[in-house]
Amino acid sequence: MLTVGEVDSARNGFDPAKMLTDWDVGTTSVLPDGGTLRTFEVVAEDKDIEIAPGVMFPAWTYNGRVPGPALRATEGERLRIVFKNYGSHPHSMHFHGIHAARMDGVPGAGLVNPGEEFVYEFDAKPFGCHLYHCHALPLKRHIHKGMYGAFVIDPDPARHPDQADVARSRLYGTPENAQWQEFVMVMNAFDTNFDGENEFYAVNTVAHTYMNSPIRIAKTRPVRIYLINVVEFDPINSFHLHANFFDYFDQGTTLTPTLKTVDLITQCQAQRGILEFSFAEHEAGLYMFHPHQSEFTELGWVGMFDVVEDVA
Ligand SMILES: [Cu+2]
Repeated sequence: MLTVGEVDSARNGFDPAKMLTDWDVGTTSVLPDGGTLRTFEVVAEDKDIEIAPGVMFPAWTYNGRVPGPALRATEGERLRIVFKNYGSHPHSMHFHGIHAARMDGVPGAGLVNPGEEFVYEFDAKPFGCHLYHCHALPLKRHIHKGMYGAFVIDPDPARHPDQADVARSRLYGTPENAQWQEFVMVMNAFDTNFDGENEFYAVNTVAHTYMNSPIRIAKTRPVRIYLINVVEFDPINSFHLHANFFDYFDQGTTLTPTLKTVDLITQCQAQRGILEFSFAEHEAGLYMFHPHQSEFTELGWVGMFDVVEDVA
């Protein structure tokens, strides 16, 4: 049922096990008005990546990885994204967020030719679990080549006095946030023979990676997943958790769940959301997660949580 062998993460330059938690928070400085300016640097480059043992894919990447860096900021900050295109085609960064038309990353507004650069600038809003992707044409091709990534805006507790505790638990770097085991999962797929259908499916690019290396979680601490679907060619993807139920925050833009106590959610392309669950009442063991499109599961998109009594 599984791929045999191992993908060379060192050659790829990215490791799905580490991608679950390696947020890119950029660098910060103080603006004249006292606000925070958060700056990210992103480059586009062509790169052959290994998506399953021995299977190479000629990707177009952000910062040499697929998915691109998981950008994370706080509501209300000024964001500046310095984007340089070292690739062979025109590319852009189109952010799902609120911004001016000239910052939209579509042709005529931040589309960058090879060898050139553009600086996107806008305020971080609304808080939630979002994404960015290339918006060059043909769009389907640019996205499925690997040009997408997570874009998470944490709520500012001061702006949500009625739910400040919940907001603080979402705010990266706080002690309340550190109680959670947070993972970013980008559901993606690859059309390796360019026939308009996918041959491999995954979370974070490498087929079966979290079956071969289950995600260890401590049963005593809650789990929060930032889940994003960027699969091309198939209209619907899903996430099903075995032996447990979760709360779901569609697009992450609310502090109360939009779905309570479900064990499956569906996402069309670019849909995303936050899952929260706990294994505190469970036995330790291996708990599976996968989409309920069986074909996707068999072609690589399935993983395991290794629930343990405690994580050293
Ligand atoms: Cu592109």
